Amino acid sequence: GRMEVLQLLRLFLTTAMLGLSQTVNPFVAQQTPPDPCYDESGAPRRCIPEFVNAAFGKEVQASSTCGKPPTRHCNASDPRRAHPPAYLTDLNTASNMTCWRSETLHHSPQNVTLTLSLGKKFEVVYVSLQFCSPRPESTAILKSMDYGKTWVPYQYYSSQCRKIYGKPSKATVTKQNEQEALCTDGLTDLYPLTGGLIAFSTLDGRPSAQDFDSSPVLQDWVTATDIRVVFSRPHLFRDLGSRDAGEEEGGTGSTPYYYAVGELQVGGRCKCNGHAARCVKDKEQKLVCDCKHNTEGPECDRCKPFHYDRPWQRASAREANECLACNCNLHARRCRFNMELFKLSGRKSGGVCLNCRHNTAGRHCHYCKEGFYRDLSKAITDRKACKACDCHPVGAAGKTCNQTTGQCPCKDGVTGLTCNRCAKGYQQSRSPVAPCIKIPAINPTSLVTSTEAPADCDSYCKPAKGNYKINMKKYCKKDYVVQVNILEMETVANWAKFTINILSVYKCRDERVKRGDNFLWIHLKDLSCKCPKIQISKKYLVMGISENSTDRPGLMADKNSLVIQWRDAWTRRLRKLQRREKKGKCVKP
Ligand SMILES: [Ca+2]
Repeated sequence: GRMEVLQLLRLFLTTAMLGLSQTVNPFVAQQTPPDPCYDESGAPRRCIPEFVNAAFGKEVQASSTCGKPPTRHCNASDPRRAHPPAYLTDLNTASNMTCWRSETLHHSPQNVTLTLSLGKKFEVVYVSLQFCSPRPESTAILKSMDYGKTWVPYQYYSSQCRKIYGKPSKATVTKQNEQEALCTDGLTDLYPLTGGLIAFSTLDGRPSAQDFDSSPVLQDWVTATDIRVVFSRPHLFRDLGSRDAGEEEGGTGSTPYYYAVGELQVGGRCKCNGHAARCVKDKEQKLVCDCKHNTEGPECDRCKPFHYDRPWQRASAREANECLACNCNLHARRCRFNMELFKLSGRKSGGVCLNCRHNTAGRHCHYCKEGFYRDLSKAITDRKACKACDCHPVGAAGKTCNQTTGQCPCKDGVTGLTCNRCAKGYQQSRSPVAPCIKIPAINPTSLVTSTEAPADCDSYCKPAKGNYKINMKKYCKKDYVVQVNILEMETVANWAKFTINILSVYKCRDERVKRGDNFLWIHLKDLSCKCPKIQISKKYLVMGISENSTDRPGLMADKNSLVIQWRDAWTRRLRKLQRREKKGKCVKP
């Protein structure tokens, strides 16, 4: 019966090892060129390092090892009789079973601890021990996730769970306590006396194991940087039928005993969160993931710089969750992640470019910064996509031009893309506040004066200064009396030709004179002497003589005409004169 059990366990152990035998050395260079982290089309997909015995070849710290000083069965300085901790993780063969062995323990406590550092985070599937001695009566397996700073229990084995570890021996794991270590009274039997096995499967019996991808709790549970095994109590030799042990269980046993283990295995995968297909040694001989999908870190646990467009995520079977580069249109080298923007975008993009160069600005360096405008002949990714506004320091009202047209904001009377010249009808001044002022073309007198400069005006005519009296005599003398609005002026030969609008007709002996647009001709000589004086955009009362000229259609005024700025008070008076004229008052001498 005992032999059957032993053989069954051996078979189990062999089977468990078979899976590892081919991958015993996890760091054999892979010759297969296709990258498992990308599919045939180059799209990223989840990739995981191969399943290995992470303990293989690694150093184990044992709190007790026999042979120092040498005993009959163990001598640390004699290779043939030494049982160093290195034998826990060496290449195990059926023909050459090398065993680590503790010192012979005579007194309680009989705790012996084995500590294995994996050098980085692994996702542990199982921890197994194959004994060369009888299995301990009580054993604890612990793990650390922080390189040995803190430890959490993984599993207890004891025939007295409650007494030794304060745990029930029959317990089940629910979704609520998936990170709880259980205690079992299995695998604690004294037999087999040698070759006995303890094998702890991290996910066995844990409900979320079915959906490991979406269980951060279990992903955390299987993660370990270090594994510790504590042998707490041996089986007393009394149990073997030995008569020389009379101690009570748990007493200060004086029965000599030792623990011996042939192999410690930690089956699992280098933890890379689905972003690496293998782990490699870095320059300092530290084991690290060979990260893909724009990730970095010992476990590919963060996004590479400039790949912060969405939060880092572990890859799943369905989604590679690769880190995405920020979109900065080739104008920035750095970016940061903004959760608010990410949410606003419907969880698509949260990257914000930092230090946009080439005179660009914006979250994606997608527009031109102040003082620059978009050169639409170039792509936004072009280094010269943004051109300087170059707004004229005097002509422009600011330094910021229109982002698309490049038009600078010009001061009154200034024109041009950069506001570098005066608009039509304006001329340059010396004032930086108003660099372009209206050309006083409105004052034709000065215009004419500058060309003719008459000096004899005083003898030539008397300007109608203050002569605003309108009486019947004056009214009767004239051929027409109209109210006009002066619109614009041009010169034709020696004549000023005003475009006018006749607003009201108070007298006319000429059918050409009626309301509407018309012309008013004044000889430049008269005009330059301000007889009459006329300004554009003003209303005048014009009383003049008709003169038939085919060259100059319209009205005519000269130094003898009455051209005076309009006053509303005149309307009544003129209507009165008009009525009297119709009654024939003008005909009388
Ligand atoms: Ca061995």
